Amino acid sequence: MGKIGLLPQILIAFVIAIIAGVIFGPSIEVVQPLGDLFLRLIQFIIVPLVASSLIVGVASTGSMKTLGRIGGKTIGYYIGTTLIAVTIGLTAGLLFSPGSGVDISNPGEVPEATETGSVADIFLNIIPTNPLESLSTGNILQIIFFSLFLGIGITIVGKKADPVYHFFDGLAEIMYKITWIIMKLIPIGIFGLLAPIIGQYGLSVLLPLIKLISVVALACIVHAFVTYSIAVKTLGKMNPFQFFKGIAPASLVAFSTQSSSGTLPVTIKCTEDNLGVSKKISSFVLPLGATINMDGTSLYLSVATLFTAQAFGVELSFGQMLMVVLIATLGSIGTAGVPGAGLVMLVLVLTAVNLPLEAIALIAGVDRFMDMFRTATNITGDAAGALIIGKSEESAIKHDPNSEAS
Ligand code: DAS
Repeated sequence: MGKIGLLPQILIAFVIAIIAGVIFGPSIEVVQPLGDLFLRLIQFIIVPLVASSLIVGVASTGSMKTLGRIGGKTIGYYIGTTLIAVTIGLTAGLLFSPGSGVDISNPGEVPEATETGSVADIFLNIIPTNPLESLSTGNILQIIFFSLFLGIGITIVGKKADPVYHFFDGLAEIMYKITWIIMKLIPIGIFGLLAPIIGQYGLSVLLPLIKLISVVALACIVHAFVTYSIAVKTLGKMNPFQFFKGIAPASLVAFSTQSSSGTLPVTIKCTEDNLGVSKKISSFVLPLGATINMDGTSLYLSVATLFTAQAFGVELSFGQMLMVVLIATLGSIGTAGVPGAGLVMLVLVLTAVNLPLEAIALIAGVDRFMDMFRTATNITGDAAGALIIGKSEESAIKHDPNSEAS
């Protein structure tokens, strides 16, 4: 297998996982430890990788002015593509009405792990009260916040903070090398993660909601291949085929793990090695994107909300649709990059538009399949953002050489 490139190996593992899941059914779960092994290896590097690469990414911008410029472009790209994703989701939901005719007589129990607190709680919880506790508990949102401010602090202090900068720079290099080693296990990991899921969910579970799954999958594919192709071609100055080929290993890991944060090491490696994005840009844009830029999730939230309204025969007004756009966008920013996070956020959206939460019990049974498509879309959008912002910074430096130093 060593002779075949990583992407073909992953695609082969993908196909074998689906075939094995269909043939062996639930008994295929014997291979689950292979998936768990891969997940644990990735989880073991996330905290030091995200913290060191983000601190170095922020500090290496060199000045608050450059940091402000890159930060502004990053947030602007993220909000822009998220709004497009929500619009595509609403359009798909209205066009295909996935909720019409769905039997909601016995939706089952609303999973107890679906309370989110208010929107304010979600954003307040991003601020760590004890950074060491955030690091030890692996609270990615708080680690991102803490790393951003540490990087800004290093930038402001300047020379005196060089030893701190060099420590994290060295740590980031070490973590990139470890990531490169772990990436060789991706095909085995994908097989061990995907085959048990396919084996566990027979068609009987999927059929009643196959329309919902299909509409979310279709909307994700349209957003990925239309929105990102246009953005990558016009702003990223790259052939979309080359872009999707380059990011494919990360997209497929995201599809199999349903975790943007878990996929982050692979996203960073693919974006740097295959898309030619500088470490300075990728180590700033990607960790942020993995937690606050979730186009797939925002799109899913709008489709699932329409599904619920249709299933319960509720007509949403234009004002409620606008509320869905706002809450789905905000909700996707607050969603953590972990499996099933979007389902938890759906509580917030349904509550905001006064729709019954019972629908969540219905959706939870097949949410995993939709999470595959939305997570793959999330990280593909992050990589497109890093490429576009990287290109924009290159031209900024070309037209204003001292912008680097400014
Ligand atoms: N699984 C989440 C992620 O890692 C997305 C979601 O649940 O919506 O991006």
